[in-house]
Amino acid sequence: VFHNVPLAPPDAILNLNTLSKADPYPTKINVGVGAYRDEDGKPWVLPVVKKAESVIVNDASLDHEYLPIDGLRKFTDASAKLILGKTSPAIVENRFAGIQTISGSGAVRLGADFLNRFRKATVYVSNPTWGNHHDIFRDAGLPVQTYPYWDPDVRGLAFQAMIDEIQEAPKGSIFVLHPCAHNPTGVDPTADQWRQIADAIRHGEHFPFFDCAYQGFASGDLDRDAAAVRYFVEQGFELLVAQSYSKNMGLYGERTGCLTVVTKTPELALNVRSQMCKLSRASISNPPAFGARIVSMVLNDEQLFTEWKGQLKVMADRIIHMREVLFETLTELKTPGTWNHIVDQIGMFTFTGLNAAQVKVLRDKHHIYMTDNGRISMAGLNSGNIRIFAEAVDDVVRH
Ligand code: PLP
Ligand code: TYF
Repeated sequence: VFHNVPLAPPDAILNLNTLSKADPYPTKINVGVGAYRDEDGKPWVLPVVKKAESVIVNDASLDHEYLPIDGLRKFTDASAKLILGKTSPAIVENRFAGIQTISGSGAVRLGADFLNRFRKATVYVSNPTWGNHHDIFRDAGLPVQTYPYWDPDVRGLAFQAMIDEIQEAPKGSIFVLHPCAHNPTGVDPTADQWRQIADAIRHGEHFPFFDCAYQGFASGDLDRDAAAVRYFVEQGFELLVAQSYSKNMGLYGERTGCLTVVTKTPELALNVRSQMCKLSRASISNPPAFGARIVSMVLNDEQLFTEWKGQLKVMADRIIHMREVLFETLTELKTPGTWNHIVDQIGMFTFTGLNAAQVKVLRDKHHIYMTDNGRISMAGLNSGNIRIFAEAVDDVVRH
């Protein structure tokens, strides 16, 4: 039966964890996977999450029954409000629906399955993008193309080329957009550029699909990081938005996310919800409860919500501080090249501009693990290892 099944290559990002774990070198550094680490290089369970957890575990009224197919309604409603804003026209007019998903990945997949069934079109993802976008949309049955995003010459957004591609794409295409903290480049459009992107998308009658994995992580401000999505909604777009609580609540393994749809009318929102339920039923039956209970408690309790915002800012600020220190250290070492993009980029990642050959030397000689495209997770750096990292970069750039 299985003689014609070839071995698949390991996942490019997760494999870095495996390689790094197996490496006994004392000063190895893992800046591969996008997962937050504290100053000691350890995962951080947010204190507000711990607090919610202990309430949940001790709540005698809770059981392990199934959730509804579309998940915990308190969670999905709060998630929609978090991304769209409490006063969003879509919320006020009740023309939205939220479906609980297996984190952000599951939300993208459910959205892809839905579009494949009801609005099939070519999907445009940014070049480059989170690698899984290609796989998810392809596996859902949709043709995938890319739109220009990163301009290596200016180490920034290829804005005009992006707009040109949106204008040239066949009418009614699907555009996947990162609302903040673009993965892997760390480069986001400005507010004015978002306006022009929205105009071009409207003009092409394209459908916007936002993938929001880093709300609050980019700037430390939940509202600011949601501004692009909110602008599109204000402009009257119907859209999908995938939300993940992996990074901003540190719930990676709990697989907690939401797919929110904004429709023209409340009736359409009900219809879409019912079809999303059918799709979800056929893939996961119903979503996991624990993470959703935690998030729901944090989002719906004013005191806990305030605590969360403070802890979110701790993570965002530490990352921003690491950017400054890395930039200063490379400047002090007089490392050839320009490095200001390290402080200009935002979110979890820096797209360093190091090439695949340099990345390989960093891995083989310096025991530093990053993806082949030169992306580093800033959270992997801390005051204990940042100088070692900068000196290694200096070494590979000079040789
Ligand atoms: N989308 C993007 C752009 C991401 O960077 C990530 C995670 O790194 C995800 C989605 C999904 O992550 P998760 O499935 O853990 O929510
Ligand atoms: O570091 C990144 O870009 C993410 C991390 O199932 C990740 O890809 C890895 C595996 C996964 C979800 C996210």
